[in-house]
Amino acid sequence: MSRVHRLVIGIFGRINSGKSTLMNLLTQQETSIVDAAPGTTADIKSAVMEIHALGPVRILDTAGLDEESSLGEKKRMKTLAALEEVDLVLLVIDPVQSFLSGNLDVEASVAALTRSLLKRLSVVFNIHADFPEQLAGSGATIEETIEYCRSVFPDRAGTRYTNLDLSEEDNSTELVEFIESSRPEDGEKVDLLPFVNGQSPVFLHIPLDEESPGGRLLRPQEMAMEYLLRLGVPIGLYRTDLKLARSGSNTISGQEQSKFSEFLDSIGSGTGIQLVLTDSQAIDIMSRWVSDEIALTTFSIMMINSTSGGNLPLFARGADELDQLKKGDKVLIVEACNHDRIAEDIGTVQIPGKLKKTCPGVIIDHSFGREFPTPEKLAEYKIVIHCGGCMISTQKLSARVSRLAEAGVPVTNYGIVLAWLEGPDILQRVLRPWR
Ligand SMILES: Nc1nc2c(ncn2[C@@H]2O[C@H](COP(=O)(O)OP(=O)(O)OP(=O)(O)O)[C@@H](O)[C@H]2O)c(=O)[nH]1
Ligand SMILES: [Mg+2]
Repeated sequence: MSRVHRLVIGIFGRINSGKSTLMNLLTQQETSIVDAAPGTTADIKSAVMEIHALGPVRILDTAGLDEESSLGEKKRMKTLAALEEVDLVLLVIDPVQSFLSGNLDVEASVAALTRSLLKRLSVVFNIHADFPEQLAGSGATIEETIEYCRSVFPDRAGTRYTNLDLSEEDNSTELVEFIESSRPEDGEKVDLLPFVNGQSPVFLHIPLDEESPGGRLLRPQEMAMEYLLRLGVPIGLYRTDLKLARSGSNTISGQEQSKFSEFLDSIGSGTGIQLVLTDSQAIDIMSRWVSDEIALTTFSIMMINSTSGGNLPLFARGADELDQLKKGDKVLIVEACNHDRIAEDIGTVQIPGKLKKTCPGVIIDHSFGREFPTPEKLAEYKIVIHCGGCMISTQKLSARVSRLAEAGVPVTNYGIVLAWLEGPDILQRVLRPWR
């Protein structure tokens, strides 16, 4: 799993509009083949680089969207799938080519899809030196061809434009500046733990287990620590052995609980503990071991609130639908990253197992990584259960949320479901700090 958060920039447009020329101008090398033959770029070509104001980026050069062969259709599907994944859509238009063809279907469909995915569209008009000759017979000016193309972008306010001769190497700085200024807005940055303050410690419960990757902590755990350290809030860190804690022997589980309570008490001896933040899969244990006076929530809930831009109430409301689940209902579990799944994986083993016990006869499907169903497909589901989303951007999650809204399907989250499975009072308890 890549730990670098790379902004993904996709280059789209018609055949021969200059997409690969743009890719090469940007990367300053012959990354893609540029040729007069139509359909030169047959598949998606990817390059990574650093852009000063954007940090590490991945650039995707795609095949022209207007190729009319059967293979063209396959390329088109792949290109449109790529459009769903990128953070920034660069649409390259040769305005004279588009004007002379008399239709703007490609431009209009890229604009519509970009808008429906709530992404930023940036348009580069590729201006060739020989345009005046090409337009000689038509009576149109270059400016008029550009204005004609711009007529398909109804939301002009959010769309950015530039006119550049992409075959001119000297224009690379201007191109980079245009891309930098097109940077998708981060939106309101949401406080990770907005209710935490003051000097009393926050207690982080991290039960490393077989599923935990060696050599590092998970992103939400690191983020919480960094956030708290920056705030100057003291942190207590503890690992419970969950197997022992859940042991059928009262002696064994009691010993594990005593060790935990002793440490918790020692950390809170001065000012008390203001919050216990636990791995969501340990909520069964923590909700029993941490007394009611201490606020309790989970990393997964913290993460979904942050990634969704503070939209936790949406995911909390989704839990109402869990109470209605009955035999034959379909549930989709969505995990936004592709990690290797071991023994007691939360998304594929723990949640399905517990859910099937609580709601016998429900049908559970999965969706992993970048894939996310279309609204038509989503409509089959009674509810979608999404992971914390620590590896996707706020933009990507909000695109998913708007797709769910279009399909009319409620969405909830791993942490919320795991608390709900322990009972309505436990769910209320982990949501309480956020109210
Ligand atoms: N009219 C005109 N065409 C030019 C000029 N300079 C380059 N071109 C052509 O513009 C085309 C654009 O090349 P590419 O960057 O490969 O275009 P593309 O969008 O990647 O094309 P596909 O990969 O085939 O979809 C090439 O055929 C160049 O020969 C010019 O000054 N005038
Ligand atoms: Mg190309």
